[in-house]
Amino acid sequence: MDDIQYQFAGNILSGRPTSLRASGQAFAPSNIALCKYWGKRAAALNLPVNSSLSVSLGRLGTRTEIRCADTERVYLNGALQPPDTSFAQRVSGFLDLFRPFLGDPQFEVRTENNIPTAAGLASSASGFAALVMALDDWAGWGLGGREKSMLARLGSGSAARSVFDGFVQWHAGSNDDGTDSFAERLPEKWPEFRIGILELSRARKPVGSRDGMNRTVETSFLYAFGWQKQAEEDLARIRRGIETRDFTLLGITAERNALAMHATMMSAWPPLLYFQPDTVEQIHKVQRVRADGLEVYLTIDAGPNIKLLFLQENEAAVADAFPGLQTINPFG
Ligand code: 2P0
Repeated sequence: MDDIQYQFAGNILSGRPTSLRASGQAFAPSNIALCKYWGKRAAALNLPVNSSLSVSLGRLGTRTEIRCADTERVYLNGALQPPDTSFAQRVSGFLDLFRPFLGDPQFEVRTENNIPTAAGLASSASGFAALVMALDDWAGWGLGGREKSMLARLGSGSAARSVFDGFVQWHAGSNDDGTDSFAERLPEKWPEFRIGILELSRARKPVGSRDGMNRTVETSFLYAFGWQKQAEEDLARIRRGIETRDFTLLGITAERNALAMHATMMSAWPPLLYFQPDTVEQIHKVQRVRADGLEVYLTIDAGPNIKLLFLQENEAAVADAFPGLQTINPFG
């Protein structure tokens, strides 16, 4: 961890009374961005170029339990992760930020994901959010949503949004010190809103999101040309879609935003192409089905899987058209 991260966490935690319980636990939902976070203006604090807007996935996410131990032990879905694995190192490295405020302990961390890890379903987002929330539960700090969001952001940018349910906006902020870059829950609920996960591959992606977005910022002319402005406009449209229950406006904007993000990736060098042949086939299929009158849109993250956006009234028709779809009711 970077000095600047220690300093940032210290500014939030120093002076807070700690009253440790035997253990702490928390659940955080996974989230899917409708307006994507793509690119950092400052890497150490995970400060984004653009604001983003997501919907949390209800009961799909990460449950984490944390307590003191004689030696550090990190479990993922019941299996002890050897300390030299990237998972254990990422968790322990993140916990380093908090040790000084807790008497420098070793931790036992138990993480259960009910979403496939690293299949493009943002398990790092729910993972870091759940870890911060479990620490807060354990230490009795009584952190507010903003503080939890900013601490989770240090682990992974998109984790800033997983601290909340429902529709969530992560404000990019403009301060170099990162104090105005946090997520907030939007007040609107949309009980008819559905997300369908079309899992096309469980393979680990060849280039992770972090490296992918850095490469895009450094080498893509298309990113430099227009991503930030387009993303800010898209976010305003999606907010309007949510506020006025205009699903068409939301869907069109979210699909275009995701494909624009992929266009910036493809124009990076070396090019980033997360689509697999199945991904392309399903993109065409969504367009065909929509032309036939079924209102369904798609979004795609830094991976080959597709997420469909539709309303409850079309749930049966969409399930028929896309066999194997896992439908989530984010407000259920
Ligand atoms: C998002 N993604 O808004 C975008 C869309 C992937 C594509 O946030 O470097 O794992 O840890 O801040 O949060 C994935 O990136 O990256 C992501 P870091 P993160 O959901």
